[in-house]
Amino acid sequence: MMPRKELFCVQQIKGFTLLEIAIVLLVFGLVIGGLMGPLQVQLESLDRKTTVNEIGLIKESIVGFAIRNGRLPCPDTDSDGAEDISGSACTQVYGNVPWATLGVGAIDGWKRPFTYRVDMSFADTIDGSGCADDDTAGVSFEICSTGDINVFDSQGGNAVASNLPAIIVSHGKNWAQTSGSDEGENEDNDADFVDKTYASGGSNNYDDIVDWVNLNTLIAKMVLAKKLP
Ligand SMILES: [Ca+2]
Ligand SMILES: [Ca+2]
Ligand SMILES: [Ca+2]
Ligand SMILES: [Ca+2]
Repeated sequence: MMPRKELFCVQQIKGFTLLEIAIVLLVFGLVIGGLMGPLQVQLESLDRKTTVNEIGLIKESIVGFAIRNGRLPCPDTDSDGAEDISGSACTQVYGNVPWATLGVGAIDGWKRPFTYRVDMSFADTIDGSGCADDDTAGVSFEICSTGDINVFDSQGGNAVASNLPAIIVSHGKNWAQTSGSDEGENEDNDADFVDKTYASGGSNNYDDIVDWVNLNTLIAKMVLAKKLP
């Protein structure tokens, strides 16, 4: 049998060891907890960069598609990646980026599809018209054509860009879990969109990433490719 004095020492050591473990765990938890916030911010920032790059590739591919086909691609409305066109018109002007048709990535930094809206008159197979003496056969739009898509700095706010032929939206990390009116404007299937600075927290938080096909750039590239006069 162990002497009383030694038994007391062992119990004391055991007790201190458990206490030390508890303190270490507490400190470890605090450190991990303190690191998680900044880590999540950095991860989101990385995902946003990936998404911005992907949208850049989508924009380039849309212009390339226009040079090859004389029109902009229709949206993908049945989630197979292929554009949906029926007869001379797009099935819908609002849907997902037709990633398979364009040969680009299907998903944003949060593994969700990109929203895509196009002006029907740029994507149908009906030749553009309305310009004096320069209506071109086999091209859906003309030098004088304008799109119906508009971008504002908030819902009902100041114009950021107007008369666009096509727009691409990543709904960001929060995607559809949005309650703010500005993000709501990017989800209501109409021709108005909001592009503004990232705003976290609050009732009108905004993490969407929005970019569009610039009308002047599109026309300039069509002219350079000798698709438009
Ligand atoms: Ca499709
Ligand atoms: Ca057309
Ligand atoms: Ca969002
Ligand atoms: Ca809208």
